[in-house]
Amino acid sequence: MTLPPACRAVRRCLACGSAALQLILDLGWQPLANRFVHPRDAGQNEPIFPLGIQHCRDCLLVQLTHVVDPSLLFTTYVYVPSTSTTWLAHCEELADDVVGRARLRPGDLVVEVGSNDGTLLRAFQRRGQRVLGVDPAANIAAQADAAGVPTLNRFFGEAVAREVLERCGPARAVVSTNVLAHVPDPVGFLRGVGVILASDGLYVNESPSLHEMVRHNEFDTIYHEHVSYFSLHALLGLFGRAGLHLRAATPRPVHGGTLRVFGCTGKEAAARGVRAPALADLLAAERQSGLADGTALSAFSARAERVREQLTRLVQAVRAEGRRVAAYGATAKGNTLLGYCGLTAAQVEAIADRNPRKQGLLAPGSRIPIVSPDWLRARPPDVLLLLAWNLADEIRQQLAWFGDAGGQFLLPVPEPRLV
Ligand code: DWN
Repeated sequence: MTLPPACRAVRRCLACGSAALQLILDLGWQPLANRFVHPRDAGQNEPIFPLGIQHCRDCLLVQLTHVVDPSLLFTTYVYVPSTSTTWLAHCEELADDVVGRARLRPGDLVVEVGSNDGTLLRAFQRRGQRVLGVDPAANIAAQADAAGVPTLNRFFGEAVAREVLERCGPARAVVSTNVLAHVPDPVGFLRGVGVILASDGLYVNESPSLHEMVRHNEFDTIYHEHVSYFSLHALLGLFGRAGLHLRAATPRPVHGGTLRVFGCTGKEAAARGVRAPALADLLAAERQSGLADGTALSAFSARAERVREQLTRLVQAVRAEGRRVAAYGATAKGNTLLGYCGLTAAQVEAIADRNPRKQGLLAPGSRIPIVSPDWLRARPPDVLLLLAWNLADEIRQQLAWFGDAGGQFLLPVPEPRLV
């Protein structure tokens, strides 16, 4: 198949430029995970792109084998984090952590890159800080702006960073959650952070943790939006290349395992608020698990195939008994899972999701209809595949009635199981 024009093969490491790239996992050609299909376009083929990850043997960055033009992925967006109370609580904790470590005072500027609907910045506003968001999605940025979170609708990079500096002055804190992993030029992104960060400022970044992804078989978190999969080893090198010092790191439980790291420019003794936990412990854990020498990655690939076999077998068995299957959470990762396992509307009747932007559309690839959670009450299935397994506690609590009525939840990872 020929590559679509908006896609390019990654032949040199996106962080260090090395050509020593080794394939880890090939998930085939897949549509874009957040490109939900309008029913009026159901008869048309959607664009598909190669999806796989590879490992740089020099700087250890795990990255996609092919990257898609970000303007295709992010200029209009359907995902908002504010549907989840788990995420709202996480934002409060994150804001407290940043205010404490950076010793933020009322009126200090906090810039968030990839600010989506402004959920996190509102937590800083409640603590008295001035805020500015930067986000490429025109629809979501306009919504945040209208709701009182000033938002610059741009892709972030060094040039935009200079614009921000001119407009607002240096930031005492720059925050990015689930964004650095999304950019094809992570060094340029981090250099931009360095441009706007005050000399005593703190940079806080959260990205999905490669360590946890590998430990828990979370291969479904691989999709075209996620360009990089970070270990602490790779992040240390990346920060250094961009002139930032990575001073501390702490694992957080959200999104199936997140790594929060703290950096500064070193223009002053900016590490003031950046103390332990020690990086050494996390680095040792990565080495021990085989991430640094790459051995953990080949085992990961074999386990992804096993999950595929087990899940498809389980769904087939449930259907063969005449029982009905639906899913919950029209997640981006869910679309990788469905695509890789070849599950379609023939096995999974519908996907329930709270986000009204997704309801009424069809999931990319599988073309399973997205419905409101009310659908579940009206037509309760026997088995509910949890595509938002990262929010399982919150969702199972909300859907206690479903379990009480004899319904079973199907968790796909780390190993498919009915609960
Ligand atoms: O990096 C990314 C992460 C952070 O978020 C993005 N590239 C895209 C997105 O990935 P995802 O779609 O896999 O994220 P979530 O947070 O697992 O999505 C949860 C989905 O479940 C949302 O569509 C909302 C929905 N939901 C629901 O319908 N009822 C969530 C909750 C908590 C609920 O009660």
